[in-house]
Amino acid sequence: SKFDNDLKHAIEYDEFILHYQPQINLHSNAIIGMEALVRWQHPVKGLLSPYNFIARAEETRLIIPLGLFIFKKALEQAKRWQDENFFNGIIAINISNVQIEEEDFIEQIEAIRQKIEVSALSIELEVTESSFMNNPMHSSKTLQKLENLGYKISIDDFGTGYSSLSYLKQLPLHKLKIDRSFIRDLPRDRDDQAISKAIIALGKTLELEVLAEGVETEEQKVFLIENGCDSMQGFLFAKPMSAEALESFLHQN
Ligand code: G
Ligand code: G
Ligand code: NA
Ligand code: MN
Repeated sequence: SKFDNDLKHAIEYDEFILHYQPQINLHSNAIIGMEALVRWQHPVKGLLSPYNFIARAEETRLIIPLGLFIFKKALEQAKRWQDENFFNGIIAINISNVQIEEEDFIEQIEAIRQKIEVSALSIELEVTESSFMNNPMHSSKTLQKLENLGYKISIDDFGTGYSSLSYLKQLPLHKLKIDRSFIRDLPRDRDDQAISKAIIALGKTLELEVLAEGVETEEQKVFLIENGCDSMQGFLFAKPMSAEALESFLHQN
């Protein structure tokens, strides 16, 4: 289709940019990570959200070259920030199921990583529950290899997928990211209180860090601190921004 050709063209012509959103430790308020979030700078349609193209990129498998491009861009940014001593924490990168299931995914990202010279210890791969439920044998091997190489693995949008609790125990995971749909109506909504507390408790039991997504208000932050959540991400601290915008934002604050 026209859209697929546009997408292919956009990968070749470098029309994708990354925005970054800080992840904050709830106790120290330190920035512990930066999540890379892709946008398409479309020549006609303007800045497109991933909701407009990631699903199609997955269906056409264009997510494979796009995902590698995103990985490379994010690492180049992380490397610059490390060299400038601006930020030395974790760079978090979203990884699609299609990428995880790709045979030579690890070889491909490792080639990029070694060339850019960023330690795997400072890279977190955000996967979703479905990426280890579709093909548990293959994915658990892949995640185990990544862990052996030093990568951290977090589960994005946690609570919205279909994960088995036994996998959570077996897989080499570092972090659960509570989906923002459970945070939005805190602290008022009783169901969301129960769900977010349950996820925090589950994380504690399994010795996983728990991050709350989509934190927009001080009241939500207080609720999360009181209930033992470790970290947060959301508009309350900062929205996703270009690297330049983020640098000036952090210098001003
Ligand atoms: O940044 P924004 O809130 O618009 O992101 C919307 C969705 O797109 C989120 O679910 C996010 O996980 C996904 N997304 C953002 N960037 C990437 C990316 O680089 N790769 C993949 N696979 N998904 C992404
Ligand atoms: O699925 P994923 O968690 O990767 O999605 C991240 C998306 O959430 C990004 O598109 C980002 O723009 C959006 N986002 C980040 N913080 C907030 C927030 O505080 N409120 C809302 N509504 N969206 C947010
Ligand atoms: Na994410
Ligand atoms: Mn998420």
